Amino acid sequence: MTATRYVREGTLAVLEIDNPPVNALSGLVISGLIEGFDKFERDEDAAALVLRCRGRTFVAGGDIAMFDDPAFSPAPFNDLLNRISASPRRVVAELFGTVLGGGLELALACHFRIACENTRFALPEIRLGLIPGSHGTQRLPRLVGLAEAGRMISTGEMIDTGRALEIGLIDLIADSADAVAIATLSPRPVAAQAEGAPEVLRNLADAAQLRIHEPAYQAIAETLAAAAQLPFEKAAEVEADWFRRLLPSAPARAQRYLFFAERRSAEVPGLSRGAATRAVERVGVLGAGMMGVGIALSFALAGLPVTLSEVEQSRIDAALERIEGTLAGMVRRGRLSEHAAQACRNRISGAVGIKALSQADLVIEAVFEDMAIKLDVARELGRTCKPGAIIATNTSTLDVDVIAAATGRPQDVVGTHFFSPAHVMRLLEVVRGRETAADVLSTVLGIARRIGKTVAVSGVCYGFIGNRMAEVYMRESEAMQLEGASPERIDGVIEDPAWLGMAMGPSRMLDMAGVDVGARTVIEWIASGEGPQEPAYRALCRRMFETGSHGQKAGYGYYRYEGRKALSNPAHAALAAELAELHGVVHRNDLTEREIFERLLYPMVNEAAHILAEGIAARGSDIDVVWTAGYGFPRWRGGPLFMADEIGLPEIVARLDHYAARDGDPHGYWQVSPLLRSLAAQGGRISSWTGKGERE
Ligand code: T1G
Repeated sequence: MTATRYVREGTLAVLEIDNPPVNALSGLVISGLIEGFDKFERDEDAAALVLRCRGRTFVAGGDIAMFDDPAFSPAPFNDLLNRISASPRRVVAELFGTVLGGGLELALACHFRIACENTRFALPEIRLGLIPGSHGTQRLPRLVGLAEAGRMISTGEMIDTGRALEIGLIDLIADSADAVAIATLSPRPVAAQAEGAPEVLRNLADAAQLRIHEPAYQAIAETLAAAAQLPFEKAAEVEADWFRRLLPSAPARAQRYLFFAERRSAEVPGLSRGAATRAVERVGVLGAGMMGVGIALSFALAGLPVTLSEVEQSRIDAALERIEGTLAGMVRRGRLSEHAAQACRNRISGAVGIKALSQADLVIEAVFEDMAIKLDVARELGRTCKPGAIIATNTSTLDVDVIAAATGRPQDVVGTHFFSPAHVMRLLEVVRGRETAADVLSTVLGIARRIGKTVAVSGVCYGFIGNRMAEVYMRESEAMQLEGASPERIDGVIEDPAWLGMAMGPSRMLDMAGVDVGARTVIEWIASGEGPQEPAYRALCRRMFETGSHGQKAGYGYYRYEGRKALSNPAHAALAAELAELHGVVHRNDLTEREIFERLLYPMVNEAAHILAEGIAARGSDIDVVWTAGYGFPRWRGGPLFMADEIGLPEIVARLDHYAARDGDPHGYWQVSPLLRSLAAQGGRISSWTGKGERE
């Protein structure tokens, strides 16, 4: 299969790329482009050259799969771009779809860029821990100025055709380039050096300082400064040097790993990509609380009609009001056009009673997280939903198999753990019950992608993947609070990018989510006999639950709040001391930052190894997808397992053994998973482990 083709269309030469699915710049494509341009240079009576792509989009970037190859270099492609740019005959890019990264850089080297409506443009390399490596940091600012280029390169965000025309990124909006258009277009001036106010460079330098652990931001600051101060050739060397340094860096490797991990996580071993699915035209959501409203919005924003059902009209009215407020906010913030908001409103209807969902193809119950209530609802849904309808239970920890059995049609049931706010959070944990039918699972995975979710498939266990690991993370956070460390010190260590860089530490996260929400499930778990039975287990959150210390919404929890401002909470410190006394926990003054970091991360890695060994998660990278998409684990770390591999599994096992030996391990919390120990012994990596025991 040739990935490129050189043909003549009258006086125009056409160099066509055909490399499905997104015309990525593979080695084959690049060599084909070089050969094609050689032909154009020999083809002297061709008036101009058109660069065109077949398929669904113009080039969507360099082939990310190539970047781990030590032999990879953008130099051959970059040399071609310089030849295109220097060509005495016109070279025109015909743009459509998503013109990204190296694809936009290819277009920037051309003399003209013609795009059809609905084309989108970006230099998203920063999302891979990189910078544009094919003169994008030089050609873009010289064409559109430093401010616009700096914004595009440092956010990686897409702009649409209208904006691209407005800033001069493209020359014409048309479906294709014809000889007349090409002949009449007047060359757009490209500055010798980028213009733009010096404060743009200062802002980029400040941003780089703030994100010192992500070197790509320093690279953006320095390459754009070069674009403003150096001749092109010299400035291009600054870009090349940075690109070469960033490619093997841990943040870049971590984000390349996540790019593919997030696409792999939707694949279920044993379930082929083309597996049968059930048609879903209408969605029903039972329960119009915050979660139900978010779930309804997720589907309606993606174009699916939704019926929101509640037990009384007043709750429906309140929910529709909340939906209106959310949509208005999205329009106000420019996240949604008024037209799209209106279309979304029109897709959502409210109805009293579960019968209103009897014709839905997919029903998601988002009632209160209480097993007794869920079982009543499950029984009623089992009777009410039409044959073949899928019943999804939105739960964060409850046993999906028990709920499925109560419906009387367990093959139609699946767990869908949305993260709040459901229309914002990207992660959706899809919980496969023991009897969940294959077509139910493949349908829900397809629907999840349609509503823009990043999925991870979990088996049934307490807390599934994310919350089960979060439980050990919270356990150690509270244990250290009983030993005398404050919530702010513990959160501060884990939020510090020098240690990990979590968006939010454990106590801050619990206060925001509501201490009562988490505490209730822990109390139920302990009461069920499944959870730890030691009296001190999560004693803090249980007492806080009883005393109404429920976090931000109560004005106090682990922290004291003035509005949203979290302050040290003396009452909490007193409670911790009282419970330490009660449970005989020895106060410690020697708790180091290293110990805080290790006791929060390493037990999570160990729990992940149990989750993998039990088959709850199919692959290590699925677990990293859960934590980076749903829990604020920094993407430039790749996730807890990628980070564990970077630290080294032998070190992690040694430290787990150390804490077990130092503190004794009466409850087995520090028992190293046999899988983790064997991977450490074999020099294996847990992030690339799959159920088959092979590297992916
Ligand atoms: N390289 C390799 N594979 C890619 C790819 C890429 N750039 N982009 C997509 N794919 C694969 C993806 O893995 C999936 O494969 C299939 O295409 C469909 O993707 C030198 C160095 C284009 C908006 O960062 O943003 O250029 O799972 O499921 O939702 O300066 O893909 O089917 O086997 O995401 O419709 C810069 C990344 C690279 C763009 C389409 N470019 N891609 O979204 O489909 S760095 C990017 C995307 C660079 C230069 C630098 C999206 C998309 P499979 P998909 P989608």
